[in-house]
Amino acid sequence: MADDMGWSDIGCYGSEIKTPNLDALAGSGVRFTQFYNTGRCCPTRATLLTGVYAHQAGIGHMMGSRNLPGYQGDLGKNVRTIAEVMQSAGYSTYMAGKWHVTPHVRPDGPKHNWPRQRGFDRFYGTIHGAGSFFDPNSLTRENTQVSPLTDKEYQPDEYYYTDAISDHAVRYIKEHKGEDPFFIYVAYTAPHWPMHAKEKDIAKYKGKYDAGWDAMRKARYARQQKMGLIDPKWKMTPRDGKAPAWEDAKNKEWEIRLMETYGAMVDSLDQGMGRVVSALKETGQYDNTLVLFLADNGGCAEGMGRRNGIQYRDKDPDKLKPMGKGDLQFDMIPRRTRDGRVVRQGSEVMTGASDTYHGYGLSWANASNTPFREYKHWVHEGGISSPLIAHWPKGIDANRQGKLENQPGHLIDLMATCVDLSKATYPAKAGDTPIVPMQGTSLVAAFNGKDIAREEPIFWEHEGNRAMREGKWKLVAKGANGAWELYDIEADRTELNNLSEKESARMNGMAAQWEKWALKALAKPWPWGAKKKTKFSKKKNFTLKQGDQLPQSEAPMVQNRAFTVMATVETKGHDGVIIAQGGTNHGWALHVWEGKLRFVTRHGGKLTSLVADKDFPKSEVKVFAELQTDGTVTLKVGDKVVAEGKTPGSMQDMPLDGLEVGVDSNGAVGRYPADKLFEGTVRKLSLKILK
Ligand SMILES: [Ca+2]
Repeated sequence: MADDMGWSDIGCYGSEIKTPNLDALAGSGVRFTQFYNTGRCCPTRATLLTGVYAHQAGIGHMMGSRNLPGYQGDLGKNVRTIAEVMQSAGYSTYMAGKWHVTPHVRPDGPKHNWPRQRGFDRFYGTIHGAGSFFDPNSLTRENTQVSPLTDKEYQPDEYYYTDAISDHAVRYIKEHKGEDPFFIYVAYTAPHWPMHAKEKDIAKYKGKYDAGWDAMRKARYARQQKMGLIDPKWKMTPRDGKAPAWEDAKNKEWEIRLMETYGAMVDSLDQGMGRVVSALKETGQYDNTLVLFLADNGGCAEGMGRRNGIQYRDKDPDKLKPMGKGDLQFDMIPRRTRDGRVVRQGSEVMTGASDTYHGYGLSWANASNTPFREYKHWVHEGGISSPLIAHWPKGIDANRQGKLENQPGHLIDLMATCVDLSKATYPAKAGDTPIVPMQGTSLVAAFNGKDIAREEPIFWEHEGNRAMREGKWKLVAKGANGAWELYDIEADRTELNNLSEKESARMNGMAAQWEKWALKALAKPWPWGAKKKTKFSKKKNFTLKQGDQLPQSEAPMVQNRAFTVMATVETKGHDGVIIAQGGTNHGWALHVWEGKLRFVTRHGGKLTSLVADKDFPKSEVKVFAELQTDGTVTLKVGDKVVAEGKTPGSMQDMPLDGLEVGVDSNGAVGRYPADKLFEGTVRKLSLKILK
């Protein structure tokens, strides 16, 4: 699986990017022309892994918990992964690459939803969703997090994550012993941002994009028609209104370099697939292995690192200490490279190397998704259409090889396909917990051109974007409040002729079906649209006194921020809360308990507490607390550090509960009684947001 790759980005789907290995698989396999993902990373991975809609697996959105059944942000106990199911049928199970179905990415956190605990015999990859290709975030071997510089099991000449994933896939295939069959999940992070590639791969694309995105769209559209991938009567969507015509584009050289790097990233992925296929050939398993290739969502229009000028993550980058060789990387955007160069973003930084961090932007993404409209996040065809190459010499008839298959398919079908082929039993229960039934249909019949037995429409929901596909009809809407649109996909796959008025009865019927599904599949109740978007305070400095209460909208915006608290406190021998923000899910509190100063945090419900090593003085003293973005907490009484330690990080979400001084009345962050007023005094409390 590729990450954030548009429908037209590989050769056999119309690209100019060189993908000879994928094209060869397509040439002796079958290409699905209407295969769909969910439109976004986490839900796609949750669906692929479990065979149920992402909401049913608890991952309707990303990794934050929204306190709603379909939006837990962590893989549920009531679903089984494809690896767990394949294991039960005697398969060895391996995984290389990106996981991204649990918020717990750190070595000291819970690991029950890491690959090794969810059915994989071997794992090398990243738990988190994105990071540098030269120094990946949350890099993990089996259950242990590693630094690419000191990982004894893997020391290539030049570390590059795409290669590392390919190398481990090859290693697992070659080291697989015995007669048992195996299942391997290879989840590349290419070509997701940042645009990071090896210079020798970028060089292959030098000059290839000088004509710009309009020419690229036109050429891809022509190739797609020629290869029969699209019906010539489907009109090309107009260029996205947010993308300038290429002739009006600013900073052309910079834009070209972004796309050259993107091309190199896909190229490198293809080279890796070539090595994986060679490993299958070398071990005599090529003919009887089903290989599936797909993408997790459409091309990505996010503007990562694209602001004007040069940006650093720190105001004073020269003072940053370089990371140690063995230190674990948890920054999605590293501050420095391992050899000490400061990482830079912005429109004045040419992309590609490890000290840069950019997305390729909306205009190129528009071309990646040729001929469709919209992007990753949306459920119009540009967001959810994926290549699907199915290659299996022994299982796909010779006369089908190189052919196109037009029946729609969806990620939910991959579990059903694997269960069909492996003869595994999909479990009804795990212990006493009922397991959500598979939602998909085996695609095996479609490999040989026969009808698959789909009984239900296919549904989508992501961030309030909604869709449903039944036969040739597609119902689709943008956002929780967007109006339904209706398209005849047979006549108009590019969604240009909205039939919602002409076919209003059909539209209403489908919309009612979608609502029913949304409730059944836990897409609803949803966190979108109902509430107005809360605006948070932009204030950086707060001067507060005992008894102050700030609602969430006026409280310090602590999400992803470092901050300090300074206060003059006299306990008069009493325990109590000095200051608290948040509750049992997200929050932090500075308090005195059992006579000791403490700092506690909640990260998605996980409680971390830091306790002073000395009793709190009886007399009036100054206290100081600091939470840094990497989770380091420092507590001082007077001038003395009384505690220093780690929490999982800065606040992942803005705490729902507001801020209070001298009490924590609404859902306590720590294990102290809520609503107990502090009987000591808190004077002169100041809170500063640092960065
Ligand atoms: Ca993605």
